[in-house]
Amino acid sequence: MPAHPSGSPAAGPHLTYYEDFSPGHGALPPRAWVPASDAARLSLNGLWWFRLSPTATAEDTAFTRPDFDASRWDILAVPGHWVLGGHGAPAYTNVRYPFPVDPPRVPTENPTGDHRHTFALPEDWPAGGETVLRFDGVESCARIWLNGREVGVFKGSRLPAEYPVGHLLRRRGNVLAVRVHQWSSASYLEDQDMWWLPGVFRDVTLLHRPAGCVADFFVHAGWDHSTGEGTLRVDAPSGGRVTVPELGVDVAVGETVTVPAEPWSAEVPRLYEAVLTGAGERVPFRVGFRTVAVEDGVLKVNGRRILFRGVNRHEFHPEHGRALDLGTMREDLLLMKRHNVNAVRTSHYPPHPAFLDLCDELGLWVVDECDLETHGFAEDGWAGNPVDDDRWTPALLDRAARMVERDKNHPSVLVWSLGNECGTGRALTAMARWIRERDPDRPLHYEGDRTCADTDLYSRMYAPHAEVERIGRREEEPLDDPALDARRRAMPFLLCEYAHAMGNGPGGLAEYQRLFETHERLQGGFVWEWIDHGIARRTPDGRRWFAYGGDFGEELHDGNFVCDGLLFPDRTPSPGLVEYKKVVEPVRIEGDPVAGTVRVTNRHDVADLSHLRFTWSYEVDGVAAARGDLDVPPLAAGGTTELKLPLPAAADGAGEAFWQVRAVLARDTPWAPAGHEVAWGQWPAADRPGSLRTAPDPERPHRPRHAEGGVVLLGPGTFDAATGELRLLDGFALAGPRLDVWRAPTDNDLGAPWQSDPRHGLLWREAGLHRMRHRVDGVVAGDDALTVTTRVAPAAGSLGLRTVYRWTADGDRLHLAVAVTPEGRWTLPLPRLGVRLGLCGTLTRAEWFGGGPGEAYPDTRAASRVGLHTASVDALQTPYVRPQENGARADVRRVRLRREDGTGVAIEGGPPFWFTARRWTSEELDAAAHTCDLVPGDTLWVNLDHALHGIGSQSCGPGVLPRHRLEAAPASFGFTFTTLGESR
Ligand code: IPT
Repeated sequence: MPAHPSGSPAAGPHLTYYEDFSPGHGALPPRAWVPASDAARLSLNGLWWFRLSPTATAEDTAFTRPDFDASRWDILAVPGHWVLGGHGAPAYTNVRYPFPVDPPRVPTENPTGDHRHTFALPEDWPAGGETVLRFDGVESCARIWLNGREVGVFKGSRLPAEYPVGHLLRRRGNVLAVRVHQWSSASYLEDQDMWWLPGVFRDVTLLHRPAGCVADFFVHAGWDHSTGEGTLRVDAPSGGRVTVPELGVDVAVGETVTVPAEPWSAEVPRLYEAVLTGAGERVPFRVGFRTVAVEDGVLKVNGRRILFRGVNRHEFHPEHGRALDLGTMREDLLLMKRHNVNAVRTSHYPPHPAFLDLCDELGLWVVDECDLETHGFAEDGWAGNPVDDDRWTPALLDRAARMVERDKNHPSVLVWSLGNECGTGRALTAMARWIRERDPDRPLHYEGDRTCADTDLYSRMYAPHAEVERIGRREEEPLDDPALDARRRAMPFLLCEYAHAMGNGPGGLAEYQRLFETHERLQGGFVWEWIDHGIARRTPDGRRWFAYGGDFGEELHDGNFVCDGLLFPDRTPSPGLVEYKKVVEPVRIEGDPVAGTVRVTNRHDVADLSHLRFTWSYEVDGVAAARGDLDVPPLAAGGTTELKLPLPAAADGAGEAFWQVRAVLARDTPWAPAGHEVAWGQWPAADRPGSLRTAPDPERPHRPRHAEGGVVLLGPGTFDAATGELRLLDGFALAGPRLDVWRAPTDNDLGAPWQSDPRHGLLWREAGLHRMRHRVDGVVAGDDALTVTTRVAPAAGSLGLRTVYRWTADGDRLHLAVAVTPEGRWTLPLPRLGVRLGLCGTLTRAEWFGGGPGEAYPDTRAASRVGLHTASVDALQTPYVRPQENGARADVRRVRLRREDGTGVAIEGGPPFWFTARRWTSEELDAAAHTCDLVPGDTLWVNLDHALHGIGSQSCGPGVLPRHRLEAAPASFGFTFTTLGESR
């Protein structure tokens, strides 16, 4: 085994311990994480005494003395971040360091938290042996004293450190003192895109190490797919025996044994209970047999190609920052499993060690990433990058070793990642070399070096679809060096980040997935990112909202770029996660309406279909008219079958009909109960098509007539004779409907500053689409219609939309046909094309037949199912942390908006339309910075859109694909309005 590389580099004479290049001193060599053994342990988590100083008062260490009186200090929960515990404030920057770049020096203004904790040993704490004090994570530099004696210093915030303290301990009255500096030389290595959150944010534990304890151990458990056998060898310097009772294994440490065994995979996470018995300690552990290898240019586990349906996960909790409890970690994994996510990249640092135990248990492929990012050096062309400066190399090697040693025994950890966004340099090569020697059995990942010189996988972030497709064909742009090029071209490819989930979106997921499923080399990717890092706050009147960069008065910040996850900060799934679940579903269900068949394809990497139960239903106007079970054979992974569907009795009635086939869990699993839906397919019945028509002219048209008060009456409608606007619908006051093309720009509309493609959210505003004026050119009450001719255009330009509204009526029904003709040179797509109307705010309930239940846009609509849906108007809103366009429902045939008493307005589309309703205007939505800024008014604003522009992911990735652009082009569409009397 290679020696632990950290050593103790000499600190420069003028550098203090928190500014020197070293990773610290005094710590024991890193070792494997052990969740539990029969050795005693004592958690020191709890309420500690705390004092915050504005500077690193390095000389004043009186507080470390046992007799120091800290009773006037504050109290702080450990684990925790003091900035979330009432002391100072969090700060968010993406790339830029929030202090002058002058490595390894840090500012004099260096918030420093002194912590004190007094504890007694339990009565039964064993005598003899050693006792170790363990910290699982402290940001960013900790200096530690026990009973007045200094035990050491460490950096490496998301990595453990252990100190031998047996000689300092007493039975009771032990005083642990920890000084934590927010800024240290290590801050230069920890420039991840996240909040700066200092503190003792992971567990602090005292561990008894009996004589003859298991100092460290390394489980090597491979699986041979040609024989079905597992091979196990456990290395441990302290010796001992290894037993796996279920497999009848009982071997010495260091001995290799091969036995028939079931493999471990993310889909079938088969673990075997094992015990390592040393002379003085029994360590239970779990074995998952699996072999990961790059073969023939493909990443394989147990001989099979796998496809990452992944997410990038930062540790985040809206109240506790990166101090996550076990329940939250488990919740993250349950949510992932329930949404068909099968992989996690631990961006951009090793997670709490217990998280990986849960990944082993529940089944996730893990890319474990080192706590390393020096992105801020990119601002100056990477000048001075620590990664390419030998003085920092020991600290970087120390980080690699602490990750690998801690996490090496997890079957879930498939890949080591050297870090994120830290340029290139010799230290990366040194880290790679050290890791390969220590653990040759896992491939290496690092995205930041295009040559892939130190890695085994070709990885990119945010590459557009077209480029990914070229890579899929192994036809990417060559590297200058032919040898490196050949090497890289033979590598598997993954998108370590893609589909930037900031605000509304990401769009374009389905198109990526199609590429992954077409080209063997493309092994999927990891959506950026799992959760919005919004910090929970309350308005004075108690309403909760989530803060982002700038909300704490930071002089430098990156706004809401920190809120770019598939979960809202409170872990409610956003529409993006629902979409991802559908797009990556491991079973593809496609119908052939003409043949009356369904094709089922098993897209699992490993599992057959025996864990699923299939059902079919035949739905007429959104109601299941017939349903039953579907007998799907337990297809092996990769298999396809075509099955005949029954002929339902209801097939020859009236109404629009759809087939739906669903795959649900047949039995309870550790992550979801039986009946949980995994995949589905829906398609229109061949003989029962929908009404894809434009609103017809009525058969017996009413004639519009002028009446007193400057109005025109037509059927149930009362119009303003001057403007032609509908004012009343059978007693319901209305504003509009008028043409509307504006939407409150989404984060993806606005794009990122570094994007070279047009950023439509900005261009729309420049063109004035948010301040369109409506000129009325004519209001003509003809024989059978009221025709209103207008031109809709912004000031200062020649662009316009000639818009003709043609109103007709029969009986209780009022029809509107809209014809739009663009005028001028439109080079911009339109945000939306439809009408907006204002209705009475007492209409609070929506029922619609169309796509749902959730939000959908042209390139985020895979999860939208046609059915009968209901929701309150409030529930139609998607609470993006920074308010923006949201809440559209796709393919809506008809919608009813009702008051509490059941009265209301019904709108039918010809053809189906996009429906949006909110209690504020798009302009108010646009102006709001936080959800609490949105205050409902008296009007219900309804958008009925013929078309919408796609979403894309330009907030950090490619924009809207051409096929989802809404070009300005002639269009016609229509709606029918009626009123609803009291129901029931
Ligand atoms: C990329 C980072 O790796 C990630 O940490 C995060 O910042 C993400 O972008 C955007 O949210 S780097 C980006 C400049 C491509």
